[in-house]
Amino acid sequence: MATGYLWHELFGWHDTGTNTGLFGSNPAAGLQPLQHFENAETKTRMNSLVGASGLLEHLVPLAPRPATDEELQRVHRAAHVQRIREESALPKGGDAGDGLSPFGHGGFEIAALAAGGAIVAAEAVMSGQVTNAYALIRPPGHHATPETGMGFCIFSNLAVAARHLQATGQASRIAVVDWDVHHGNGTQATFWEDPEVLTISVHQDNVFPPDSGALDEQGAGAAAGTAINVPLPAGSGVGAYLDVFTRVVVPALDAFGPEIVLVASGFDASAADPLARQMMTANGYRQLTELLMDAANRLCDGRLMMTHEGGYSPAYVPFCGLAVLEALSGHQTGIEDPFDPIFSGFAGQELQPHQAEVIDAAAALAQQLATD
Ligand code: 3YP
Ligand code: ZN
Repeated sequence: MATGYLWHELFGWHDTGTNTGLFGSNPAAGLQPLQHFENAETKTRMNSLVGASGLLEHLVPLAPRPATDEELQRVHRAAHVQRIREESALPKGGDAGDGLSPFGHGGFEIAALAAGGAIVAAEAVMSGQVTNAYALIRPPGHHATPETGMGFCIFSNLAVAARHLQATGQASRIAVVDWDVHHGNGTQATFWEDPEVLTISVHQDNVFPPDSGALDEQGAGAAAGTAINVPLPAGSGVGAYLDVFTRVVVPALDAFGPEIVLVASGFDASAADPLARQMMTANGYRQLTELLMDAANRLCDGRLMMTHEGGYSPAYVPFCGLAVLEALSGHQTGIEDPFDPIFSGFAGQELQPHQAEVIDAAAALAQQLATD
């Protein structure tokens, strides 16, 4: 058993500028220059901890290559790819589509490298070079729709990888599990009418995009029932997440029978995240990873590939990432999460009745998938 790990220095060079968190700095509006929420720190620091902890020596390094236009256009309209390329050539770069998602000069090449990184990691798993893999890529991808980028995402990295596996005959039935705290709307949109791709998004109810990711979004046509959304109430913790994975995600995977499980791995459901209000811990993410590995072992020889998405606590994301990579590789570094005693002690970490209600409804959707 081997675990692939993909990173490139250029992912730290994707330039989101001196925004005031979300918005362009603007003295007249009171917006003092700061950093964009989606800056390099969380990811470069995760990569640093992977190295400093010694875990890197137990992983198989994978090198990204840029996705080609043909590969990007299996998901995206040519006009979107072309617009990003043109804005990227401007001296100050451009925006992925919603005014919240800036990129600097040369951002196209880094975004294409992120999508290509997802392809490389997925191929390494399908070929058997590694059993599972983690692609630490940036910019993120799960909000990017076929038509546009949004929510800090330029290209839909995971979706591009999934379409690549299908187009090259490496896999046809693919399951996507998205544990980023925001709705995986772009991935869902890409596969909305594809019965061969199951998308499951576990997110905080109605955070981003607005009015997206409700329980009743379930896919269309022949793919009806193959999109599952679990919109958890604000304040959900490890107990709620374990219940979702035990009663919704794993049963849906069992019912669907994928050839590979792809995970959109954002760490913004953590107890330290500034952009959401959930209470996940590094050890919680470790347990979710173990549940997914058990399912993948049962269903598809352990084939599991994760792409990095959001997560905005530079202090905590590295520990979340290390826990997931320890689980994937089966190697313990001996570094314990120093935040765990604090975050695990937050009141309400156990499953709460109002959370269970939502999970009950989602569990019924997983059941439905089993009987269809
Ligand atoms: C986009 C604008 C406000 C919230 C933000 C979410 C980005 C993200 O982490 N998506 O997964
Ligand atoms: Zn997110």
